[in-house]
Amino acid sequence: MFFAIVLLVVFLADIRVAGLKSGDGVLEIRETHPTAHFQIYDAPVEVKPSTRRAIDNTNESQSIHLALAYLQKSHGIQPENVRVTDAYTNKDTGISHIYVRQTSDGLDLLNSLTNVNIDDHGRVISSSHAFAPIHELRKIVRSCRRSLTTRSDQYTSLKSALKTLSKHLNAEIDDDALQTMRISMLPSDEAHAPTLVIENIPMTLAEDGAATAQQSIMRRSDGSLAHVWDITLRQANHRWNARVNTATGGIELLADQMLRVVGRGSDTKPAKSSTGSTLQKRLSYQVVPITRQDPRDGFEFVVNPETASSPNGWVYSTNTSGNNALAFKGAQTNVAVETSPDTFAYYHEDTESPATPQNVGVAITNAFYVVNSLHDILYIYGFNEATFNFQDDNFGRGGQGNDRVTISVQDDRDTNNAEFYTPPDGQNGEMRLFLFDLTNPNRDGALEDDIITSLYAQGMADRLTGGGSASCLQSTISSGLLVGWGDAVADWVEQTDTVPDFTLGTYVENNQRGVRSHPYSRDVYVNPLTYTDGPPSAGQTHIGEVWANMLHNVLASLVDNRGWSNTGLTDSSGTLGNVVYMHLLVDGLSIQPCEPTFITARDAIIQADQNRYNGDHFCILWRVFASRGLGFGAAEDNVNEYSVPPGC
Ligand SMILES: *[C@@H]1O[C@H](CO)[C@@H](O)[C@H](O)[C@H]1NC(C)=O
Ligand SMILES: CC(=O)N[C@H]1CO[C@H](CO)[C@@H](O)[C@@H]1O
Repeated sequence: MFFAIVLLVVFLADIRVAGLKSGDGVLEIRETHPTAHFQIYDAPVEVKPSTRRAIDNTNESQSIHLALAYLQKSHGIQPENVRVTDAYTNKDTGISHIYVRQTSDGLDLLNSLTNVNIDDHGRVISSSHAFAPIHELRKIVRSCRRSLTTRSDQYTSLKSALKTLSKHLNAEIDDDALQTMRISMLPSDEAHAPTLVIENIPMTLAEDGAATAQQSIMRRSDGSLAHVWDITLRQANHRWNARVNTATGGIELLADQMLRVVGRGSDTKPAKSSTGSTLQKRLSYQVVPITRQDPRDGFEFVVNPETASSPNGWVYSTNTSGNNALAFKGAQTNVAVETSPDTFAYYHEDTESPATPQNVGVAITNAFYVVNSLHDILYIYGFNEATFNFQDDNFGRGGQGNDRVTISVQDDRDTNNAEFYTPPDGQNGEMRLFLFDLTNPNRDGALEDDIITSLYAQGMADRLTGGGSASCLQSTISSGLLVGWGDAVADWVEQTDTVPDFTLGTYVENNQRGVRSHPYSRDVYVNPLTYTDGPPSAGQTHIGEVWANMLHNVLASLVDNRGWSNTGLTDSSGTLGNVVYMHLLVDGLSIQPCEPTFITARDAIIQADQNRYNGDHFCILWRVFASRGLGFGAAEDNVNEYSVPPGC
């Protein structure tokens, strides 16, 4: 059960803490720093496997074999001590990405996800390593095996962990409740620790009366190991991932994943996988076009926006339910239906409440259109079935299906915010868009394209980092960078050839500042944020702003130097600046280690350029990062450093 981090637009807390309604006083507990090291090889490492398996003739198994041989040779990690969690090859670059977890006696080391990137000559070009010394891992696994030998020992330990957790969540359960809880074990193979299902939990603690848990080992920032119950449970406005130490009873991690509790799979799925060769269904939508930010820029009747990225089009039949998204208000059956054949033409009444039938239709239609547009745009840059995107039917092209994005518009669980939950590949992405009550009539987050884009792009970053596990952006730093990637994609989608400043959320906030502290800008007087402004103590959103602003500057510089493509949203070929930028962003996400930092995320982008463009933008990239303090000599300490590599 490696449930992911959520992430969402985390609005600047200092603007309007009261409006966030998350004030139930529960403190999150996250490691400040990740544990992985990231190694990029200047000269790719040749791996000579000592043994050849008999029938390894598919690309993936070849590259997995090489990755395991590399880990053994370069890091002394035996194949029996890792579990391959995913592997795929990027057809454009020929780079294979192999993701593994360290494991010992059936227990996985959490936050140890390692990726090995192999080029088309079978050489390792980079790798992250987050391995614990194997003797330490064995030691802790054995000692907890001794203390939790029997099933009843385990159940007792788990109940006590739940009690500790319940206290922390201000929903303490008493001993009677502990007695009546039922625990059962899901079947698992010998190699993996089974998942335990706990039922009959008081609703005050778990909304659906249930939780799941698994024994795991986690590694702390300081390198020490802890044996934990890795627990997932739902509350009305939270989805918690908690790690409770089995020895001390202490809570090692508590991360809110904001899951909305809505039944899944209530909608009809297509009967069978199609080959994608059928003529797609194409429709027309009255919406805020994807290149505009919000209703003030104007609605437009967009005809046939679907592309080949969605071979069967966006809708299954005649409403906002389709292969990439399901948009609704309230209940999942409450979709928007066509206003005339093949047309969604709801007209926005901006002096009326968002609740009028027309305005609800506009909200559902716009959110559905934006998410589908993003699906199609990001698809051509490499966020596709094999790289764990959000689709119900994956057309036999790899990855797990049944995970389109469910979009709840005008969701009444909150106001003045918007949320997204990214579980691992194969489970629905869940978006919730709220109303903003700062104006009269209220404004609707579903009409602000940049808000929706930032959320969806965070989902992409969460899926691409760590091979679909959606569990690799958990530390304070990494979860902050996640916010940054979201904003950076929103910025890119709305950009024009001069790359002007970009501000997120100005419509819903009804002011020029929007939801962040500064506009994204190349002008240091408009946005002065540098590397030193993004230490863990700055918090997630602020870290995200620092990163998004660096990326804004990367985009501006690439466009200055390499030009602008007007067709960058539908054609990812060529070497114009905005096209190069999005390729580097997406490729970098696949390359970077689990739990990236500013340094390793930057390095992954620079390596992506090496892989795809033979390093053509090496000095452009370095100069930009250096200009914001993330220079060649910068270290993990957030001290600004402005140098560039020799020759730049
Ligand atoms: C929407 O479309 C789905 C899929 O075709 C269908 O099952 C559902 O009944 C439709 N709902 C409405 C309200 O039209
Ligand atoms: C890395 C690798 O081995 N790539 C091969 C994958 O398979 C295709 C066709 O089967 C080959 O053309 C590639 O060289």
